Amino acid sequence: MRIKKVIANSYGEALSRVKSELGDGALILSTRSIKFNKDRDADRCSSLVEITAALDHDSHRETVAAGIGEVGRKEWMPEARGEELRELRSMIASLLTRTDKAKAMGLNEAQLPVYEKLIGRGVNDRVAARMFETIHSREQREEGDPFMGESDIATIMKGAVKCEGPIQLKSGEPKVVALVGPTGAGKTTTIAKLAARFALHQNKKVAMVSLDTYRMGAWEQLEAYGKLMQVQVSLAADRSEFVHVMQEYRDMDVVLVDTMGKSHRDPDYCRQLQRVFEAVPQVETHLVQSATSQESVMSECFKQFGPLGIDRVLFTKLDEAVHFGILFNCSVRHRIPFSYFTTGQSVPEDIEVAAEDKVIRLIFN
Ligand SMILES: Nc1nc2c(ncn2[C@@H]2O[C@H](COP(=O)(O)OP(=O)(O)OP(=O)(O)O)[C@@H](O)[C@H]2O)c(=O)[nH]1
Ligand SMILES: [Mg+2]
Repeated sequence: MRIKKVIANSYGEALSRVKSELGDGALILSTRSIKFNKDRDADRCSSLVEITAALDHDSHRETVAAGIGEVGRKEWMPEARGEELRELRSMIASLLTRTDKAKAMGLNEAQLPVYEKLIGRGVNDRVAARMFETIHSREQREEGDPFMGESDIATIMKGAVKCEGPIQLKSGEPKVVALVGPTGAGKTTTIAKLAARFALHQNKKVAMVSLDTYRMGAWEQLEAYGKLMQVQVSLAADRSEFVHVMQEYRDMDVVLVDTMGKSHRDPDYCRQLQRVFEAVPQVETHLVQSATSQESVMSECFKQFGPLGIDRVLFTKLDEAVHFGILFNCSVRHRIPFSYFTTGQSVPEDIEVAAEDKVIRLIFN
């Protein structure tokens, strides 16, 4: 058996040298990176890669040394041995991929598992990569300790999430809060939960207004909640009716405005909403997003509802989501504070004020 150590600047380079010197039948015995930190001002990738590889000259039967598989040569192997070797080979491949990935990302050993966990939890890979780049540039500037584990990363992530709930009421005039968002996101249910919070828990004067003249049963849905909570409910079909209703509700502490369940992709829809909202001073707009929605849908919603001026993002259906990276992606990409999270269908219980800690816990746990 011939054993060869190759040291190069990257794994790719080291592997191709192994291949050219030992051929396709080479076994990869070990890989490691060699760091040299003598010059702190040098590029952060001041490391080399060492691959130890072996080539078996003598026999096609002797293939495994210390649990390491062979590359190539399948014809003669008994079935079981072949399976074992395939497993070992794929293990090596996955190790190499991980290490390659870590190096390509400029990650250290402690950071790679955290990076992978974040991707698995739905954090967008570009968002994660950008975050790690920021960490590295900070390390370089501050000459900090490059070892960063999960709790350090979680702390950094927490700093990027902003929550600004609950809704702050005004004195002397009603606070007008409108929920907008895609069809079925949970706008009407959330309006009812908010109304209950203010009316039943805080003893505030609350009214609900529906702008939804489009979907069958939309008005009845809100009216039923109103009856249950003894909260006034009105329907406004257009801008002038909205102005009229708001005039009626001038003594309220808070007016919650439910918008229609019509496709947010309809360009006229947002224009109509905009015209209605402009008719009264200061409507605080919360974009309602389901935590189960795809990121592309979320981006589309931000585009469509953006012209209204989105003041807060309200995430619904946390109870149905499998992972929560979308919350972090949303914070980083759109930089609009979260107001509330909803966690089930029960009115009024399943709502809570958004909190940074909660976002981080949901992502990591
Ligand atoms: N699991 C779960 N379901 C929810 C939550 N919030 C709302 N829902 C359910 O989602 C469905 C749609 O809720 P709606 O409040 O009618 O949604 P909407 O945005 O008003 O819908 P449109 O008016 O049609 O656009 C209903 O079945 C709700 O019970 C939540 O936090 N968790
Ligand atoms: Mg609705």
